[in-house]
Amino acid sequence: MVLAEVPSAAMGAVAAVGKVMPSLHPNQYSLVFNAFSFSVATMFAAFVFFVIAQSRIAPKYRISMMVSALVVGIAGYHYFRIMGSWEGAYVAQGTMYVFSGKPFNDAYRYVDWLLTVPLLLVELVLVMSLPKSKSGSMLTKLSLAAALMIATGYPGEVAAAGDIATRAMWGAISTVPFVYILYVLFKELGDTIAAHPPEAQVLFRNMRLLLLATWGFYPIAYMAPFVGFTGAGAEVAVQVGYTICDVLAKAGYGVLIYNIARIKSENEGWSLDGTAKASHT
Ligand SMILES: *C/C=C(C)/C=C/C=C(C)/C=C/C1=C(C)CCCC1(C)C
Repeated sequence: MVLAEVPSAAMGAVAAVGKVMPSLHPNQYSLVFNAFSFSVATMFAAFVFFVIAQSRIAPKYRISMMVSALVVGIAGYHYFRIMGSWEGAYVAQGTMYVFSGKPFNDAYRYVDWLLTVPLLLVELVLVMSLPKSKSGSMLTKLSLAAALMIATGYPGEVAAAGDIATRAMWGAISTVPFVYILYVLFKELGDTIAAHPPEAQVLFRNMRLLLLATWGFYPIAYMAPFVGFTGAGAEVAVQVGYTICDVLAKAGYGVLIYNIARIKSENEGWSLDGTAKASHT
């Protein structure tokens, strides 16, 4: 008798911890679901592309393509789970989709970022081919800053809906390492970019713009509750927005890295058909 009550008590506790989802119009529900599904497909397709594309670039750049493949592999898995969590959080009732009582799991996103954001920075530093002494310290400080940024953002993200002060405090703390990362990318890596062939320089600049446009969106979405965005519209906008940014910041970014690596390989005398002009690769 006592045992029979355990599951419902446990479920109540879980529901209390998770996020209570706003009711959605079927079109809103489907838009988010389809965005997640699109992301799963894109991440896995990108994974296959990055694995295969490695043979098209010089061996020394292959490690950065392997890291690209890891990033989209991890993200594809998490999007698959996020999509399942979204399905579980809603039930159709009348003409609407309403909260099922099973919380939508936002932690998948943060765990995903914790793994993928440092890896995205690793990709960038690897493809820059800095001297070993410099790349090691650059990787350490960028990865640490990225982990700190995500870890301090999370307590604010999961703070109770009305608790703006907690959200703002953690958001402000998390912005410090974020600004530091941007500073390193724009100031310190600037000189290194200038030493690259002109075609690669254009790609590096595009990549930093892509980075700024996509990474810059995450803190903006995080701030939505500060300016009064709540309810169904806000939920849909944030989920679809994060998804678009993730696809661009992971798969799109990896394609840019591939292009940079290909141009650098050719410039360094490596060629796809094996008739290398020079042998310094
Ligand atoms: C693939 C996922 C990426 C590139 C995620 C990037 C995430 C951020 C740049 C998040 C930044 C945040 C702040 C700067 C402050 C508020 C909390 C965060 C974690 C949303």
